[in-house]
Amino acid sequence: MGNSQNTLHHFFNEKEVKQCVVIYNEKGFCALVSCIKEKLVDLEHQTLHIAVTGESSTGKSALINAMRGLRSGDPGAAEEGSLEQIQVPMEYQHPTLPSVCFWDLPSIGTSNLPTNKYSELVNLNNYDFFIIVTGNRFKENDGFLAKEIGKTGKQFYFVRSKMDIEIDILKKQNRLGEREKEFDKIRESCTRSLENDGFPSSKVFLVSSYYVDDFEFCRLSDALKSELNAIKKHVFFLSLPKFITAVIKKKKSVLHKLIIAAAIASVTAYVAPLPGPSLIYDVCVLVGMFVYMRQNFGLNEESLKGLATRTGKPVKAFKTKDKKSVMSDITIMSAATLTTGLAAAAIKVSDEVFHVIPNLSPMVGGSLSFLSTYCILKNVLNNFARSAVQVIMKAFES
Ligand SMILES: Nc1nc2c(ncn2[C@@H]2O[C@H](COP(=O)(O)OP(=O)(O)OP(=O)(O)O)[C@@H](O)[C@H]2O)c(=O)[nH]1
Ligand SMILES: [Mg+2]
Repeated sequence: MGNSQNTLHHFFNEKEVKQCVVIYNEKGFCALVSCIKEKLVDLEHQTLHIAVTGESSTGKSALINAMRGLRSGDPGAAEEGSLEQIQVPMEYQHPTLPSVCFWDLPSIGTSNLPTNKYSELVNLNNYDFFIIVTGNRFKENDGFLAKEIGKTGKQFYFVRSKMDIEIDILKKQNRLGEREKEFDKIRESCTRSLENDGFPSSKVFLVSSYYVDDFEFCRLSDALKSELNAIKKHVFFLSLPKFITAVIKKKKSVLHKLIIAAAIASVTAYVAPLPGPSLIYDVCVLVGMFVYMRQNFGLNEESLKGLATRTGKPVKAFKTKDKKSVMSDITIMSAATLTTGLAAAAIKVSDEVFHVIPNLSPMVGGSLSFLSTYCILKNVLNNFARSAVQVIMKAFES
């Protein structure tokens, strides 16, 4: 359902995540940033998944048919006025905009999909953009949908359908001359309700799916066409932290194995003491690993300078103020302090470590050297990983 099955992080699939890890490992930050930028340029070929949602019988399926230039009953058209509710989202490709895919969502507020379970069962996160359809007045469920979509960070259009019925009513009341005034009232009512729900600049369209040349159907189609790239960019940037975190996570898992090896090395020094105090050996392992990891993540001064030149931003833009996530340097003294200071914390993580490498337990026997080295390096690894995500995000900040 939705694009989550095809792409892991909206516009990136698992294969691309792996490719980006290789690029980052082999060529560093700049190459990774260029690779992501290439994807941004290529966005017009990426599919935008638009979910059409709303209460039952509001005209969702009829709207999708109209947007695809189809009538009810045409081959491939969505079923309109069905007595049976659809239970699963139905996918419909746009005929002339190959990068647009509509999803006819099950209706909200039915016995199968009560309002409180709707977001979870339909999984709004799977879609890139939304059209909320109401066939009458603005309802509580419409406000609920707007808020749930708002939580995903995505955007929506609000469509008031079946406007031809309003014309019929005006004709019967002999008030056809008041058409524009009545339409303004309907538009204002929808806009005000959305404003009250926290969406002051929502786009509202009054349409009839059966009279596409009348009302605001053309305005809706044109808005979608002209805003398509901007919507895609919005979704792209929304998905970026998740994608970058996935890339960094893969890199982190490789480095995690290395820090276990480094911690084992410090055990060796403990079991067969090297000349000199073992603390000095521990500190050398720590500093060596620190420098290696910083370079491997591309967080060393030289690499940050390269990124600054490439992006036209000052180096300091990539050094966040968050002390937890950026470590500018480490000295042998501070490593020594950490070694002693984190010793107690190291004992706490012993279970976790022995779980990863069960055969180590009898050999180490709770050695402070192994646990403290592991604990410090894992801490450093987490901090570097967090910093790397922030640095890449900074590269894309305008
Ligand atoms: N007059 C008029 N009728 C419409 C319009 N859009 C939909 N309808 C009618 O409204 C009824 C419901 O339309 P659907 O498109 O099936 O509505 P839906 O929201 O998909 O309904 P469910 O999926 O069953 O919840 C059908 O009988 C349609 O013929 C419209 O613009 N004008
Ligand atoms: Mg339907």
